[in-house]
Amino acid sequence: MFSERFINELSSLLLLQGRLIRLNPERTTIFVGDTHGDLDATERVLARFLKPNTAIVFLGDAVDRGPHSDENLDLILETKLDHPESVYLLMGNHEAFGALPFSPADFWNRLKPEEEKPLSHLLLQLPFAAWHPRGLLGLHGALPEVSSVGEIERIKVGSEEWEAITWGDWTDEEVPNAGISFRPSYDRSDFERRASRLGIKVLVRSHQPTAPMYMFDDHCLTVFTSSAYGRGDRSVAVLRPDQRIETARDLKIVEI
Ligand SMILES: [Mn+2]
Repeated sequence: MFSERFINELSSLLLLQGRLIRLNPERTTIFVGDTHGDLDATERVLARFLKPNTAIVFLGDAVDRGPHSDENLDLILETKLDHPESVYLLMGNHEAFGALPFSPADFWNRLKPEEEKPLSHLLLQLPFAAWHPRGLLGLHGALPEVSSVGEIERIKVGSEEWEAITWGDWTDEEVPNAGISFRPSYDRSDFERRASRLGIKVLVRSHQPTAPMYMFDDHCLTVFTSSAYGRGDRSVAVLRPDQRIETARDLKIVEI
């Protein structure tokens, strides 16, 4: 898939940028949900939003499920290397197969061991979250129990807080069985306590196809950008530089 040189270059960039991406509020930010091998979705997003004044945050789960995982991951990572400040891929549970294997994992299961090892090592260096100074955090699953946004930098792969970020579901009394039984799940009081500690008004995430788009009085937004779940909608969330943020309703949902 990737040359050794490509992996080394991207690895250095990821190390430099760290586990917590601090987004530039002067740019328009686009949050892209799970793409899961939906190459067409990624191509549409890049064709429409890859511009010097825009940052595109892929919320993880680029591989598995859909038919074009290899090409989809290639495209995202190559574009990342060419445009380091315009494209970010956060870690989803499907990028973290090397730390916590699961099944089915069609993309990972197809790889030869000599391909899997360097790729898995690379993807375990992906950032966990993207923070926007207007009070918004983007990550794959659920909020970690930490006392500040900066603490996300120091979360270790494999820890409980890492598992919340990459695997966590949200449940709510209005949405019974919103989570999937074997995955860690957190409720409204967890959300409110964690969001308040982090000082954020809005969480933008993906990961949980059974979750309603808006939860917790519109402070939690779940977006999906893949046709792999059999949902007709593929959308992204757009935050413009001049937009005031109180709830997730202040982000614009755009179908791609
Ligand atoms: Mn996921």
